[in-house]
This record gives sequence, C-alpha cells and structure tokens, in this order.
Amino acid sequence: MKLLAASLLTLAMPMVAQAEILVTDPWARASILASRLGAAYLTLTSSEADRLLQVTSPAAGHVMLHGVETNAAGVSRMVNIQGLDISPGTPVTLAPGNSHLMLMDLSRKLEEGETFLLTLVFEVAGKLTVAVPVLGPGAMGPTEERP
Ligand SMILES: [Cu+2]
Repeated sequence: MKLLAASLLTLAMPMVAQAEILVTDPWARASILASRLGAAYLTLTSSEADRLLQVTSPAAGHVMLHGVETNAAGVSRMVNIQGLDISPGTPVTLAPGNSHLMLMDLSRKLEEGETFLLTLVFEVAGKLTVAVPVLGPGAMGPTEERP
C-alpha cells in the first residue's frame, strides 16, 4: 500500500506545478468503523480571484462542499455550498468545525498512512489534482501530527 501511495503522489506532482492555485496541507481523517462518510481539509491560495466549483475523488462516489452554520441556540449543522470564492492572496482554509470537503459513499475505509487523490475544479485555474494523506481518526491537522 505504501508503494502505491508513493507512485500516486509522483503522478499528481506535475499537475500541481502548472496550476496557479497553491494547495497546501491537504489531509483527511481515517474512517471510523464502517462509516462510508469522510471529510478532507486543505488550504487554497490563489494569485487571482477564483472559485472552487467542484471536487471529485476516485476514493468517493461523490464529494460535496460543506460549510458549517450555527443557529441562535448554538446548534451547528452542515450546509451545502455551491462554490467557494477565493480572494487573491488570501488563503482559504478548510478545517474541522469549519468548511470541509465531504466525501460521500467512500469506496472503502480511509486507513491512516494512506494517500488518495482529490481533483479540484476551479473557474479560472481549471483542474488540479492533489494527493491527500490520511491522518489518524482524532487528528486536527497535518502540523499537529508531527510535533
Ligand atoms: Cu459535511
């Protein structure tokens, strides 16, 4: 499995280099039990105004853009977002408790240490494919993982 992850990463590299959008710190949480839902997070930085329109992954049947809304009673719920605007030079961070990429109908469990591909479609920059490492089930981000 490690070998496969490494070759996928190499494949994804040239596409990353050509894009005008910088994707940093992509990561996902390992699946809990048999859940077929997952979430992926990353930071997007663009030199131009752009908009994330769509996300796909071979690991998931469907990827949705989700935001989090908190009502007057303090109860949070996830809401669908039709697109994610990116202002020039301002990083947009998707993180737990905030906006995220919801992975629906996972083809199989996301195991810690694995990597899967995510293709992001932007209005201006076009398609961009990144390799997403799977961290532990309780991880809060890639920097916390390695002290
Ligand atoms: Cu969600």
